[in-house]
Amino acid sequence: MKIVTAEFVTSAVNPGGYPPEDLPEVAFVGRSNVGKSSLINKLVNRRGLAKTSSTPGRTQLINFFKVNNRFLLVDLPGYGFAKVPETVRAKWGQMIEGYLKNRESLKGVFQLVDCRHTPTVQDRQMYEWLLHYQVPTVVVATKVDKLSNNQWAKQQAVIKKTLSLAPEHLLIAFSAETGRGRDELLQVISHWVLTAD
Ligand SMILES: Nc1nc2c(ncn2[C@@H]2O[C@H](COP(=O)(O)OP(=O)(O)OP(=O)(O)O)[C@@H](O)[C@H]2O)c(=O)[nH]1
Ligand SMILES: [Mg+2]
Repeated sequence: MKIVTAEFVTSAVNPGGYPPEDLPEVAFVGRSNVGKSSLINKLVNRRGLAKTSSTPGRTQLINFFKVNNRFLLVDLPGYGFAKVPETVRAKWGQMIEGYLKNRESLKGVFQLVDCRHTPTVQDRQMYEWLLHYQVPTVVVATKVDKLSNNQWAKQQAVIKKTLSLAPEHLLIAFSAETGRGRDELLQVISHWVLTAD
C-alpha cells in the first residue's frame, strides 16, 4: 500500500467526540513512551503529524488521523505511566477501554511493547483483554534499532513467552528510526481495512 495523504482529523475524550464510523479504523495501544506516536509518523512518513515526546504521557487524548481518505489510524493515550494522579489514570483507562470495546469501525489493534523490556503485567492484561474481546491484534516490538540482531533474537523469545503469544501470531520488529517493519505493518493494515468494505 502506498501512503498518499495523511491528515489529522480530531482529538476526543469520549465517544461524543469521535469522528463518524464511516471509515475502517486501526488503533495503537501500549505503555506511555513505547513509541506509538513515532510509529504512526513513520508509517505515513509525516514527521510531527502525531505529537511525540521523550516525556511519557504526551498523548492524553484519542487522536484520529485519516490516511488516503480510506481509513483512520487511532493514537491512544499510553497506559502504565506512574507519574500521573490516580484519578487521571483511571480516566485514561476508561477512555481506552471504552473506545476498544464499543467502536464498531475498529478493524484491528497493534499492541506495542518496547523490544528491550519484558512486557509488564499491564501489557499482558491488555493483550488478554484484546483476545478476550476478539479484537484482531498484532504485537509490535518498538525501538528495535536499540538492539543488536543477537539481542533481538533473545528478546523476541522473552516477549513471546511473557505474552503467551500463539505460535501463529505475528510479532513485528519495528524502528521509527530506520523504518524496519514498516512494510509489514502496512501489509497488516491493508488486510484489515481493505477487506472491510
Ligand atoms: N531509538 C528509537 N527511539 C524511539 C523510537 N520510537 C520512539 N522513540 C522515542 O521514544 C520516545 C517516546 O516516543 P512517542 O512516540 O512519543 O511515544 P508514545 O508511545 O506516543 O508516548 P505517549 O504519547 O506518552 O503514550 C521519544 O523520545 C521517541 O523519539 C524508535 O523506533 N527508536
Ligand atoms: Mg504518543
